[in-house]
Amino acid sequence: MATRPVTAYVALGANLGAPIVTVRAAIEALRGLAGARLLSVSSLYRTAPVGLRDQPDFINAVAALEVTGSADDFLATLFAIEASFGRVRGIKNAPRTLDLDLLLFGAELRDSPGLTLPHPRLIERAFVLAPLAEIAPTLVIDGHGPVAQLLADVDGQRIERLP
Ligand code: PH2
Ligand code: MG
Ligand code: MG
Repeated sequence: MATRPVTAYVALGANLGAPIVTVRAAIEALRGLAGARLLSVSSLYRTAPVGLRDQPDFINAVAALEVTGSADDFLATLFAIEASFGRVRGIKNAPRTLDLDLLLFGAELRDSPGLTLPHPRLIERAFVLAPLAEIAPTLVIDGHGPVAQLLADVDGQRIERLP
């Protein structure tokens, strides 16, 4: 059965190897996906690590895609891209060659073991909110409000937009 396309938002993050090159290449991988159409991409940001602090700065960005199919299938596609960039899953919040997090999948709300939508930590992370606000400032996060407002409410996280 054909499903209606939805807009999905994906957070990209990398802090091992050559993270700027990796994030740019990952954006191209998203652009090349069958069954999805890349709608917009934020600038790249250099960001201080959140959580485990003693690791290199991250490069972060956010992309919006029009996706046909299920959130689970799209998540599996994102995991396959991570793996193709040499991602090895270690401890939580450890340094990574490439992290692709599904932030939102249309208006879908869910809390299942492998996937929570909207992404549960999105509202507290400047490294997600700043790039997201660049491409979708008026987007409302269910129960929390518009992205630009949420960004204004977080502070104390070092982030720098790259030229
Ligand atoms: N990702 C994490 C944990 N901490 N910090 C920054 N600045 N950027 C990230 O992408 C990031 C993080 C877990 O995925
Ligand atoms: Mg992550
Ligand atoms: Mg992840």
